[in-house]
Amino acid sequence: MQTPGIRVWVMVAGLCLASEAWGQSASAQTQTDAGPVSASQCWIRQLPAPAPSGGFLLIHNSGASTAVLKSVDSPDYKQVMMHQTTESGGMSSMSAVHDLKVPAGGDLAFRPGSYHLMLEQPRAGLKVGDTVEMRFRLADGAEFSAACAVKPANAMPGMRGMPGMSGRGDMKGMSGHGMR
Ligand SMILES: [Cu+2]
Repeated sequence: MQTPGIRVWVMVAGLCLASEAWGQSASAQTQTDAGPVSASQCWIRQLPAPAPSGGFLLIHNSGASTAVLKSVDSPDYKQVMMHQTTESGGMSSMSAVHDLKVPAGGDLAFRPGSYHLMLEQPRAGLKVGDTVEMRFRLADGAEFSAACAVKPANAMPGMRGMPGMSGRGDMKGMSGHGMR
């Protein structure tokens, strides 16, 4: 039984490293269902169990009204939660979030340092290079899914090509967790 303190540290450490893998996300394969809300660019930074893995993607709402995310699940993980990383005074922490809104005609990004999926207990045999499915359910009952590329824990592809991000500068504020 891990203490809560250790547990949070492991999660933050994983997401900290995950921020460096964001630049590769555009290569992820995507599947979406018919409907106004869809997912793209989904990828997972797979950490060795029991550390939870982080999931990142972009959700787009092409409809005329706000969409509300109620739940996420996956056949490949026993538990999927929506989390948000927040920073205060140079310390980073995360908490579960609910009823996330995707504005009409707009996007909601799950990305390192912000919203992310927290994935626990991957199915036996899941490995880097696999593609896993995330299934999202909206408040109105509609569903959509994403095909997510499973990437390695040690992926360090760098940040080139991502507007607004410049190498390790994106990791400022994470230094309070012992991560370099
Ligand atoms: Cu989290």
